[in-house]
Amino acid sequence: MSGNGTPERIEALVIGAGFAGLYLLHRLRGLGIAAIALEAGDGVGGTWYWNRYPGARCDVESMQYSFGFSEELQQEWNWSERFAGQPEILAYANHVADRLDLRRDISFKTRATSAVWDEAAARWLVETDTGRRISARQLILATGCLSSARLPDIPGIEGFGGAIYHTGQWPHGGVDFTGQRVAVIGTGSSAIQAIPVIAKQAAQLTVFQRTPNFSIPSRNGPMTEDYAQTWKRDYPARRAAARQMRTGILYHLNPVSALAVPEAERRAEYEARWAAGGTAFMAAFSDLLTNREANDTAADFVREKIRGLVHDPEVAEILLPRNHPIGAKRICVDTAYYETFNLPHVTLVDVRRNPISRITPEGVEAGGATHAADSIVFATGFDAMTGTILAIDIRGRGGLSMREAWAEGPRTHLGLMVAGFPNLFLITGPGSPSVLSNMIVSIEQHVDWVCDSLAHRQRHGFSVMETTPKAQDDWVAHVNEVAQRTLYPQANSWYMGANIPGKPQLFMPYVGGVGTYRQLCDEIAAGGYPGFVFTAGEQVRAAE
Ligand code: N01
Repeated sequence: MSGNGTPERIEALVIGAGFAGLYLLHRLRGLGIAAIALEAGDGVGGTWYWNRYPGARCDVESMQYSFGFSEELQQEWNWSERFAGQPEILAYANHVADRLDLRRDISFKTRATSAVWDEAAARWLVETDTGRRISARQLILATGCLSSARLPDIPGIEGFGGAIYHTGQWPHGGVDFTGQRVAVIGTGSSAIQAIPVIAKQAAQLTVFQRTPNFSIPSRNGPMTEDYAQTWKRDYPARRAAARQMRTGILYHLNPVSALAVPEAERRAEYEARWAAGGTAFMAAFSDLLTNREANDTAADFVREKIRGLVHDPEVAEILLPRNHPIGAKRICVDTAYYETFNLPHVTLVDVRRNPISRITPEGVEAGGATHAADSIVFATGFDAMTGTILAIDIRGRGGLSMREAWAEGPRTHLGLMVAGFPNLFLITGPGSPSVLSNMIVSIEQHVDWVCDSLAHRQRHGFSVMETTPKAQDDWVAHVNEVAQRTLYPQANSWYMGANIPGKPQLFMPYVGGVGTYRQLCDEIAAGGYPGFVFTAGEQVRAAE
């Protein structure tokens, strides 16, 4: 079963047991396709398994950040807050795994290290860090978009005398910062959630900011029975509507340009959205992500709010985001983030003016001064969208490696398949809406599409499916073209690969919108899968 002998044989191998891996196992089982999942962690939940930092919380409302494929599941689960925190979402993932009896098909603490396409057998041979060798007809990467946590290249990290943490790999038992001097490096979504919570415990908190971000208050609060019931009574229709939205989230997208209304009306709309809280702020007007002048009106409004929230004008000035359009970097959502900088034991260091030169045994050296710390929290992000896929040594037709194929940036057809890599599917891969959307909505759509394609092959006796270079080239061109029509490429974001030195820079997710993308995928399936090639051969069997 392992070692150098005959590999284990399975029809479908899933990598990852986050929400994508869980739903895949469920759907594959329903098709009678024998499948197992490998999971590096010792539990399910993916992102929500790893990101246990204080304050970790979803910025999509709980009633929408949950599976919609099962009426029983969505009726029986009760959320306690408007925006669920990490422990509750992890509990939900565990509930789903138990309810659907998925654990028996998951190998925990097992990381795929390589995957090689065997032309003769038309199968993937996958090896793991535990020495297992698995031969699978289908290989499905449900590896998540933000799974490769990244420490920056700051000299001296290994010599630090205190404790070091990364938000994306937080200790399971939690961390008690009571009485400590804590340094937080980074001010992205993770830091913006963690900073107010860490500030409540720490004796002293120093925040190192390189780029200020726009953050909108979440207005999180307890879930009311009324609100939950409004959703539960109407779930099928609401889920169906959300699936057609640009982001896969049901909210009111104002169809009017920000520039088409008088100043007072514009302000009233922003005030209402600010008061309501959450990312729906970016739906205040139709052109906030396509027209810089329109975008400036929203950015100015938020900058004015920051000035109002932060007492010290010099600190406020440092916190004002100015180098990118609002929303072009992932918009953040917070609970009392800006207010935290009014606390006497919280200090903000502007890393642009005072660059971090090194980590010393005592703390963080920036601009010639040492900021003493007992703990350093790196909230420095991820090698997003491609890092986890490329960490597996994947070799397709003719020995082509994925690293070579993506040397100039990820290339996919629909974010679902890569030319030269038959029977290998990506879930929410680069080139799909993925990180610009409600991930669970996109996961369900991808898994359904992949499973429908497998059912199609079962019916027609095709054992191999792959995309063509031409279809891939056309899709990559389309993804770039629609991105260029927006303001997204104007920010040095992880969407562009800009946070990783040397990573090719191109806009990775598809901005065309979840509804449009779904329609395209549906049309391709209904039209007999143009852009994909099927090879008739040994019939895909329900079980081997
Ligand atoms: O990571 P990030 P994240 N010296 O890459 C800074 C999702 N998410 O973990 O911008 C100093 O956004 C870096 O500075 P700069 C969400 O999609 C969602 O916070 O590169 N600073 C930046 O400030 C999100 O976008 C939720 O100049 C350094 C920070 O570290 C994604 O995950 C919650 C540095 C990294 O920010 C990633 O968020 C949390 C250095 N050498 C996360 N290197 C919700 O749903 C990096 N930085 C609410």
